[in-house]
Amino acid sequence: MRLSPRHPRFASLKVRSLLAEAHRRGLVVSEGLIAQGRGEAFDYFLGERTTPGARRAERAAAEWLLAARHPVVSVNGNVAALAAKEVARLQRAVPGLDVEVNLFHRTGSRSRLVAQSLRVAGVRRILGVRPTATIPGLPSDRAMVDRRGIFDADVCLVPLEDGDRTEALRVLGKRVISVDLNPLSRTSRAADLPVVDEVVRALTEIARQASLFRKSSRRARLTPFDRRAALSSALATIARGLTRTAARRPIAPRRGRASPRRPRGTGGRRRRMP
Ligand code: PTJ
Repeated sequence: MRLSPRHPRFASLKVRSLLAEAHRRGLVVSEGLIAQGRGEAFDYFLGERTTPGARRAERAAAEWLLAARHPVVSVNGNVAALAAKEVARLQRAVPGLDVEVNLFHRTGSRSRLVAQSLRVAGVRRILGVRPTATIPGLPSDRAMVDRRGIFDADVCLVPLEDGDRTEALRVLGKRVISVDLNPLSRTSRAADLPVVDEVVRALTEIARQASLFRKSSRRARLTPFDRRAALSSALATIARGLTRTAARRPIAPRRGRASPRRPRGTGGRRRRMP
């Protein structure tokens, strides 16, 4: 399908088409398309931009990654399809950041596809294709990790994660940074540092903040983060947006559009709508 840049929802349609193509290649699972739909809905409510609250979380996330003994970012099919380049950029901005393939719907061939798309985008040292350790107490394949990666990490960045694993990682004493557009999800509520933003925007901003931080003379620390305030701020943004929209008039038909066909038998005269 040809997409016109003049379509008012061009950006969103482009992302959909990219994911649908990645689904045809087997990189993204069908469930991943559903997950994107849920994400899109929350992004719509949040105004499809990085909110000031999300930006604060992204700045804190950058500092945590730089301060970590061993930071690791976990990559699934959706993240590889949407943001492989941004993962590579983040790895360049945070020295020592390991990148690990971790799938909910794991098969050997999907793991290799994810690793390949990361490699093509410029990611170095990709872990997790052949898992060597298990996170205790997790019934899903997400439990299968790399001993040199997530298993050893002290700070894990988990975009589009599920709540179970976020909790299991915390039980192991790791600090978890999530990226999830849904501030109500179990992941967002369980993470130490929830970033409520779209994954491409979030990773771009975290990388930018990390580069800025490294240019400053400050020493990175694992500074406390008020996760409750971050989630409340996202919910308040949604509530304000909905209230404002509810007060607005419905969209009027645009001028210059082809006028609808006149009903037969009106002799060319327009009928008044009731
Ligand atoms: O590739 P796999 O096998 O590991 O599977 C990946 C999916 C995404 C299917 C799997 O992790 C899954 O089922 O995720 P969930 O439980 O549906 O959670 C995904 C969360 O990410 C939801 O809360 C969505 O709102 C959110 N989300 C979806 N798209 C985006 C997003 N957040 C940020 N940016 C997005 N583009």
